[in-house]
Parts: sequence; C-alpha cells; structure tokens
Amino acid sequence: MEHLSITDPDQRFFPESWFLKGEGIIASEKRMKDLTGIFEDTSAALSIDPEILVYRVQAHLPVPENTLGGLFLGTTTIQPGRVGEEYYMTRGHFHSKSDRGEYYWCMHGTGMLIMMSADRITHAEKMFRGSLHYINKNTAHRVANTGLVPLIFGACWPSDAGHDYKSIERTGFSARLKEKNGIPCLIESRL
Ligand code: M6P
Ligand code: ZN
Repeated sequence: MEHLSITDPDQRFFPESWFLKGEGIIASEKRMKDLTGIFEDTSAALSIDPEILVYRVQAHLPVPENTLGGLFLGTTTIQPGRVGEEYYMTRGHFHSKSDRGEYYWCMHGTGMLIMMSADRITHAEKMFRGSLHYINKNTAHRVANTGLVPLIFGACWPSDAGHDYKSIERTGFSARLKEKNGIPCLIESRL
C-alpha cells in the first residue's frame, strides 16, 4: 500500500442478498448428507433427499487460520425446513481456543441462536432482522431457522478461535430446539 494512496475496497457485500465478493472470500455448503447425526430424528433425516441444501457459509479470511490478532467475517444462509420437530440448523461448535467470543447479527428472516455454556446450561436468543448477539467465550453456539424464508446472519470472530466440532459430536447440546404446537421450544436432550 502506497503512502497517501486512496483505493477501492478489495471486498464488498450486496445489501439485498448479503452476498460477499472479492479477494480472500471462501464458500462452503452443508447438504443433508453432510449433517448425519446432527438431528435427533434419524428416520426423518433419512427420508429427506441427501442433496437438499440446508445452509451455505461465505467467509472473508484476510489472514491465515490461527493468526493471533486478526478477524474473520462470515455470512450464513440457512434454508427454511424441518427434520421431524427440529428446524434446519447449523452444526454448532465451541471454539478450539475456548476463551474466544464471537458476534452474530441477523439480517433476514427469523430464527434462534442456541448457546450452551461449558457446564451445559443451554439458552436461546430470538433472531430477527436487526438482532445483535454477543457469544461469550466458552460457549457453544448454533443457529436454527424457525421461519418460512431463508435466515441470513453475519458473524465476526477472532482468526485464532478455530472450530471445535468434536465436543458437540460427542455429547451434543444439552437441549434441542423443537417445534411444539407451532412454537419453538428448548427441550432437554435425550441422552
Ligand atoms: C458462522 C460462523 C462460522 C461458522 C458458521 C456455520 O458464520 O460462526 O464460523 O462456520 O456460522 O456454523 P457451523 O460451523 O457451526 O456449522
Ligand atoms: Zn464460532
């Protein structure tokens, strides 16, 4: 970068779709076949087309993973849908460096941010266009789309946080978000 130079940004987003474009942006998709074991109702999961798209993530990674002092930014779009009584949702994770926090904010649709502390206390925050969420360190986090349109949320997290999916694969969240009588409710997980 030259002294006194004025340049265009290397990245941008499109406010209508929150699509990210530019250098250093990666994209990934999770289809039903990638989410084996995430939903409680395994027979309902098996009855859904394995190629169905559940969510898509775009992220701007300006520095290598694990860099101390950098930030990553992502947008996640979760399709509307259910597997049995559970809503389409992200896998959910703790951070590998468990003392790193994260911000989420909702840009489109409605949903629920489900958070579980290290001592397995689970609660949820409602997500709607304009909702802002601070995820504390040592807290597992996942998002469910409870509405009928795609849920789009932004995320910003430290570049050295990492993703710990193993803990969730082993013991899950202590509660699941299920639709009961048309209303999203947190229900104690079966062991
Ligand atoms: C947000 C961020 C990402 C995460 C994504 C999907 O964009 O928290 O780090 O990868 O949501 O969540 P998960 O990886 O738990 O499926
Ligand atoms: Zn995270």
